[in-house]
Amino acid sequence: RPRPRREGWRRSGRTGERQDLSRIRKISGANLHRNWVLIPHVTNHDDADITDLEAFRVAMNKEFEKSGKKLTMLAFIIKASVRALQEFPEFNTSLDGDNLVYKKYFNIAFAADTPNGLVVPVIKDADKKSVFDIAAESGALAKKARDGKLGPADMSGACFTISALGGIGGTYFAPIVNAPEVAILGVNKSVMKPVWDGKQFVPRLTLPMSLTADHRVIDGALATRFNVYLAQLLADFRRVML
Ligand code: CAO
Repeated sequence: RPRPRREGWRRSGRTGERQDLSRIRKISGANLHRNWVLIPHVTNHDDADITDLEAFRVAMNKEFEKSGKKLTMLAFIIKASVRALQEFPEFNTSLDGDNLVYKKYFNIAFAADTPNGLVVPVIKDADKKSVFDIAAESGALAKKARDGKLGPADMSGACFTISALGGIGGTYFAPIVNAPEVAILGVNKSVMKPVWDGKQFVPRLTLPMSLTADHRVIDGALATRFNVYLAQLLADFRRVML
């Protein structure tokens, strides 16, 4: 008796079924493969103490509750990353043959998980936007991504990418650089950890960070400095203004 066929499923049998890859998966798969093969990746991990930042975020969200505005941790991480890119301009470059092209603008992409696969919308000129603006724009772009309505203009021109898995979990991972960018930051779920303050262990909310860089452009020492600086910014967000 013929079995009902689901859309996208081509052949079925006792041992398995064959399904067409989605259009997004075909495109992102080819890009991921090219980047994985062509770029010598190195991933450096660090932790950021976001205890005070999370308390500030929660307090601000309460204060602005009636306005409909909402601050997300991703928006703070995007803003802090822009400051770190300004401090370490090598991370805001592209390799062009034997030349390194330094960019003077700060377009930050973020990976968005959708039912059809991974897409990477871009917040343009994030240096000129407030954390509230970035939160609203990333929320709108994430919704557009899930609805399958992102256009090419929404996904092009990025300088640096953030892959935020904090809403899901995980500890650390090794994201793949999205060429022609030279680095990508991954973050996982923040957890309370006991931290020694010199006298005693104190509970601190800790964000695991995974920075993958193109080793042709960025050495391990520089990547570690970037992580240390980014962690300082997130630990005391006032530093972003300095
Ligand atoms: N630690 C702990 N909790 C976190 C967190 C973190 N680092 N980041 C976010 N959360 C929490 C939020 O507080 C929120 O909880 P509440 O609903 O209780 O407020 C929840 O997780 C969801 O957060 P959010 O709606 O703000 O979403 P987000 O900003 O974390 O992420 C987006 C948005 C689009 C980046 C995300 O939905 C997504 O698609 N992530 C997957 C990215 C991905 O697939 N990367 C892999 C690429 S490589 O294969």
